Amino acid sequence: MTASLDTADTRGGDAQMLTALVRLRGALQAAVLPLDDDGVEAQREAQREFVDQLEDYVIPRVMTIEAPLLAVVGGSTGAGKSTLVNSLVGEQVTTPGVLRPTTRSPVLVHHPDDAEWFGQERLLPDLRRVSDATDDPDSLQLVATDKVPQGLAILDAPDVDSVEERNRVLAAQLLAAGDLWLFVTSAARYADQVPWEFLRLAADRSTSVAVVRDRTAADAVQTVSTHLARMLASRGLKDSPLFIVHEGPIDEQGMLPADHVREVRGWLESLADDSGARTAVVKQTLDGAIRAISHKVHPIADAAAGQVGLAGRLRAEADTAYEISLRAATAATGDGTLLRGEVLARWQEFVGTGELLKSLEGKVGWLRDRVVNTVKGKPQQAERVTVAVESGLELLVLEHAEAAAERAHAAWQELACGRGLLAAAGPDLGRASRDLRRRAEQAVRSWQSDVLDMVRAEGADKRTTARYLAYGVNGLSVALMIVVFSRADGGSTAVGGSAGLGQKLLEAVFGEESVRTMAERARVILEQRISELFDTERERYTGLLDGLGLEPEAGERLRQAARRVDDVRFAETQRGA
Ligand SMILES: Nc1nc2c(ncn2[C@@H]2O[C@H](COP(=O)(O)OP(=O)(O)O)[C@@H](O)[C@H]2O)c(=O)[nH]1
Ligand SMILES: [Mg+2]
Repeated sequence: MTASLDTADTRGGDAQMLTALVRLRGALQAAVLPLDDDGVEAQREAQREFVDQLEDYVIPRVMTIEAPLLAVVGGSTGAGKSTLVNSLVGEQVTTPGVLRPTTRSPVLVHHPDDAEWFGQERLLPDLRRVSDATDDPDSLQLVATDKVPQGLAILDAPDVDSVEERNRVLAAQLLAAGDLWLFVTSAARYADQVPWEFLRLAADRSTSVAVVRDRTAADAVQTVSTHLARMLASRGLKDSPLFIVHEGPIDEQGMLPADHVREVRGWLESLADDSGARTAVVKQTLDGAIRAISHKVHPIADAAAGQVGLAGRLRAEADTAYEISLRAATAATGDGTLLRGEVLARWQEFVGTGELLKSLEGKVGWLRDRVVNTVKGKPQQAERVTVAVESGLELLVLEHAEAAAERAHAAWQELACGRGLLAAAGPDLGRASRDLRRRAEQAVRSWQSDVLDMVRAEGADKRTTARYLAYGVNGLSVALMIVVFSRADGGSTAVGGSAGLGQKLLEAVFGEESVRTMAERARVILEQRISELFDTERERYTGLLDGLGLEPEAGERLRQAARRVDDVRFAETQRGA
């Protein structure tokens, strides 16, 4: 207060602390926990709570350590909080309630000259400021009166054990924004569990607390105060002031006689008067809050790292499901599977069957030439093969994409995090996408036109040869497709036989080496196209993961930010010592 050096020092420390806290808040917000897992919900709650407390209280408090002390009056339903606040102020500033639950917005009473400290831009930024009583739980009513001393403000909070969840949440939020808790218990309530949980929290965080035992019958004062003192001591609050307020007659204004609250009022006034004592109260609560947050972010950091692991697991499941099906689909395009039914029938129509094929089996050379010359191939028949190939390939892609979707879906359903994502994504992911048929059709057509181009290019210098002309570019193209589909086939079956005929047709026109190269290229292109279709299908899953906003380094950044806060705190205590 006297040495300007001290002040400068404190400022420097505060600036560092402020930077560290702002960074911690940023790191907390960035450590998203979207995936369900054991214990994650608790960490999400902690994360929200800490972000709120940093914004509602810690950061504004560090920025303006000279702001008035805010005493938040909390406690259980009907303990007499509002009556106490009115009686302390000596004016009806807040409405006591007989009817429950009360849903009135909380009331903050301050000296008119302190108004600047309680705006929405500084404290509790998500509560609208209002000047009259409302029943909107998202607002905070400000009441200026010179009946409270400058440097001290009193906030009448909702019941911590309200039956309305919104009230309970708000009560906790307001208490977390107080420099001092004025915790009210009454004869009927003081052993209740919820208020004591709050007091335990206060002890954990070293929040400054004063306990008011309200509505105490005159003959019970001795027993009650001894018992309460013992309870406080056993819960780590033995240094907290304890006040006994007698059950009083209530006047028409709903207020207790002034002498009932004289002791509490006197204590609050002495705090308002003594800036040293006031700062000590503020610092205790503030340091406690900072310490508690910086320690408790570590489990959140663990959870954040766990999320990256879970996302990796889900991604691997989707990858595997689609990889298996892609491999199966690819294998089926080359193992003769396609050379059945419609494709085989149309192909046989095109090349003819029977005698010719039989004689082709064991013989070579001149016979082969004869065979290829007598194939019946006609343009419209080649076209029919093309169409059959198209629907055969399409069906194959659809079947395997369907199987992949089922497999990926089932694998994700096994995990809580996968179930959550699937539920949010809608019901369609267990099936192939709706437009896959259309995209498969396009892909197959593109591949067929690739094959056509290939044959055309290869046959550029043979265009006038009799054989080339006999089958046409379309006929040779379907022959090449048939060769691709039967590549792994031994050629000993009827299918192999007619597929083998395709091979021989092509060889007669282009020569063995060219046919091998073309078949290989056609196959590679087909696999690429199918693989692209599957990629798009799989992205429906992996896209969900990409959209989560998970960053692998979020956990570590949070730890570092917490460590930085601890370092600054440590440096401050060294300076203070
Ligand atoms: N007779 C009597 N009634 C009280 C006293 N304190 C509170 N009340 C009544 O108890 C009810 C609940 O009090 P209120 O201040 O609204 O409690 P809150 O829920 O903690 O804010 C109201 O009807 C008050 O008038 C007291 O000391 N004596
Ligand atoms: Mg009340």
